[in-house]
Amino acid sequence: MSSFESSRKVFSSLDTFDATAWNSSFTSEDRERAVDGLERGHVLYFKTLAFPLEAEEKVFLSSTWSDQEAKNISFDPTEGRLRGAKIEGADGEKLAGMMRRYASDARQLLQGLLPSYASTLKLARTSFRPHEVEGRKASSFRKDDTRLHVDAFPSRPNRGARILRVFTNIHPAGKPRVWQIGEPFEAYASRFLPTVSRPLPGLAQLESILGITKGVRTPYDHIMLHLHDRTKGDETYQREAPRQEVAFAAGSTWVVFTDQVLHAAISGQFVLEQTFELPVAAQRQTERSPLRVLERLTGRALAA
Ligand SMILES: O=C(O)CCC(=O)C(=O)O
Ligand SMILES: [Fe+2]
Repeated sequence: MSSFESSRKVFSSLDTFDATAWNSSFTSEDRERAVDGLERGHVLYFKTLAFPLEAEEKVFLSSTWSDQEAKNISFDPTEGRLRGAKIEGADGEKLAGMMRRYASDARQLLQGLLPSYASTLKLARTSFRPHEVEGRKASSFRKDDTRLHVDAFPSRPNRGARILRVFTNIHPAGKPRVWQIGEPFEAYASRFLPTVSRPLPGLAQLESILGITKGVRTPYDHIMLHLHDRTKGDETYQREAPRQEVAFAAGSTWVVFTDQVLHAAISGQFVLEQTFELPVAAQRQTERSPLRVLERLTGRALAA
């Protein structure tokens, strides 16, 4: 399809690192490569950075602990509470402990790798993804992560802050997590921006008062959410947009700005994930953030 021709070239890449420990110290060259690659929209790939489970945690490698409704089991480190799990008592403590340990390892990794982010990096939710992705029916197309998208949280506006995520494939029998990665953010945003209309005046305030959102959605949040929904709902784009497929090996870890990198999870089972929020100002090159790109494309301030 001709409208995709301009972006048919190789557009994204994996930057590989050979660390094997979460508390590794990185050379200044590696740290430089990490911050630059991430901000360009690359995926940082740690092929041999595994998260070994304790013997008594191996029982969690099953989809039976899920409430079968939520996509993931998540853990909120500030509330200390599990969501999406059907689990009680000592088992719940054990699972929460595993997720807390992952959160702490993920944080250590980023502190060593991205020291310029460390002081403002905010720990958000931890998730455990026990379901096979392939063939799983999502409750709506908006929740279907097998479709290309950039992340935007419907009920938690982030006012331009970056979404930085660490993923680890803990599949016990070597099954890779397969993703597709799409075109660069700016090309993508230019394509879909014309489909996003302005928010209704007063709606963001109302949704916040009603508790539909946690805090007021900024114009940035409005655009990101609509880009997310329009993209997932565009059958032609889903079928024909340029992409590359990557297989993240069992026992590997990857780090990515998921609000910038178009991604779709195609297959695989058993992944741990830690989300961090980062203020745009902490970036080396703030003009590469989705906030600044969208402000440039629309000619307006979007998160004031
Ligand atoms: O579970 C995965 O591999 C990725 C799913 C996804 O799109 C996300 O977590 O943002
Ligand atoms: Fe996503």
